[in-house]
Amino acid sequence: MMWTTTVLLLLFSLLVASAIQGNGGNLSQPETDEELSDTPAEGRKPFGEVKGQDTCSVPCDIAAKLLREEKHSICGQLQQSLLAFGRSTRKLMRDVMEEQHRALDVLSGQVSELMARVQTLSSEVQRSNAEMFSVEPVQSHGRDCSDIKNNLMSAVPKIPSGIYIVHPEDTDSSFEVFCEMDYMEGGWTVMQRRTDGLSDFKRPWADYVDGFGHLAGEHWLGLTKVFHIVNQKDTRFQLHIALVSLDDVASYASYDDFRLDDETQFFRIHLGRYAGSAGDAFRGYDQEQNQDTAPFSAPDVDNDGCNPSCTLGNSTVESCSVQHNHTGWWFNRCGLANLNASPGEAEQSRGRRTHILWDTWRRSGVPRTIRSVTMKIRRIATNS
Ligand SMILES: *[C@@H]1O[C@H](CO)[C@@H](O)[C@H](O)[C@H]1NC(C)=O
Ligand SMILES: *[C@@H]1O[C@H](CO)[C@@H](O)[C@H](O)[C@H]1NC(C)=O
Ligand SMILES: *[C@@H]1O[C@H](CO)[C@@H](O)[C@H](O)[C@H]1NC(C)=O
Ligand SMILES: [Ca+2]
Repeated sequence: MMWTTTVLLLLFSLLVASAIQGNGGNLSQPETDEELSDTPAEGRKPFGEVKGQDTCSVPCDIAAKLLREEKHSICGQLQQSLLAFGRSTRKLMRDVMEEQHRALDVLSGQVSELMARVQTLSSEVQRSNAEMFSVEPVQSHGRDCSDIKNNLMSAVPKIPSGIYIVHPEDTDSSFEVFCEMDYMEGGWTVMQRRTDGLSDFKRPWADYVDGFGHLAGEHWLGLTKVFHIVNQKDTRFQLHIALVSLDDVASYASYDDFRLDDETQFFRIHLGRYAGSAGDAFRGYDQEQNQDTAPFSAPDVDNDGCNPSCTLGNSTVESCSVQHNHTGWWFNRCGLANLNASPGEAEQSRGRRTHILWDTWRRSGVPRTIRSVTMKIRRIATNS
């Protein structure tokens, strides 16, 4: 591009120079007629001698007139060349702009192509994450993951974690669950996992009852399924909540007895003795915040104890579920625990509770930001 400009400039100066030489003119020459006689230029010699002499072959006013016309024609030529130069410069600019636009178009096309590829890649990564565990459910049945572990223990040296089919006792239903067979001696049925925020937990009551998400990734097993598992005859279940903070600290809360009432009781939660390092956020600091024995609430089913409303900090809350980004939980005047909210970044305002909440797990008096959580249940060895 630069050389085109240079060539044009060169052409232009040549043009100007030839115009000057061809007409014997001088650019810096003033235009006033009076001083014309001083010009030593060859073409003007005859007129140069006019001044002070009477031997003028042509009358002086005619000579001056001719000279003026000559000047005008030079000026006209110069103007023409300037105009031409201006035109070609404008054309050059247009060409440059067009070329830049084309280049930008190509670039933005490449950027969108890259973006599309990144999206494909990240969805592939998600899928392969899900496929990392045996996605094909293992066809060996059991009543729950503890039962499967007990059945396989003698036959298989190392039972893999993954998706298994369970058929709880005294029910017609069998369904898939994710079994953690490595964590703390294994036998855990995962009832909830929140890790990357990729699954939508903003769900109505019916979804919380039936379950949703991907068993190998984020999911909520479903209140009915959990009810079937923990209400089997002659069993008791332990609930274990494993938490990881944004700064990679792990902690847990465990309840030595866990069961749910049935749907007519809105799956009221019952918790036994607490043990752990994260604090008993389910019960909170005082009876007002106690979620033990609270019924389940969802955005469209309100059992949260705020009737018609609660005061939380400075805000008035009618629905804890709505306050907690439309997630379902065993809210009681909201309370200090909600593991179904979004993982990650700490919330900006304390008023809205949109992130995973386990308020009793603190650092320097401030609740930790929780990156991931898993809720799992396991049989407690009974004497029978
Ligand atoms: C133009 O004329 C002036 C005055 O006569 C002179 O000094 C100058 O060198 C001339 N320039 C050219 C390019 O001829
Ligand atoms: C609320 O939930 C939606 C859907 O899961 C999510 O996209 C959004 O980020 C959540 N809002 C906040 C503030 O966490
Ligand atoms: C809430 O009220 C407290 C005083 O009770 C005040 O310090 C705080 O700034 C208020 N917060 C908001 C968000 O209005
Ligand atoms: Ca309410």
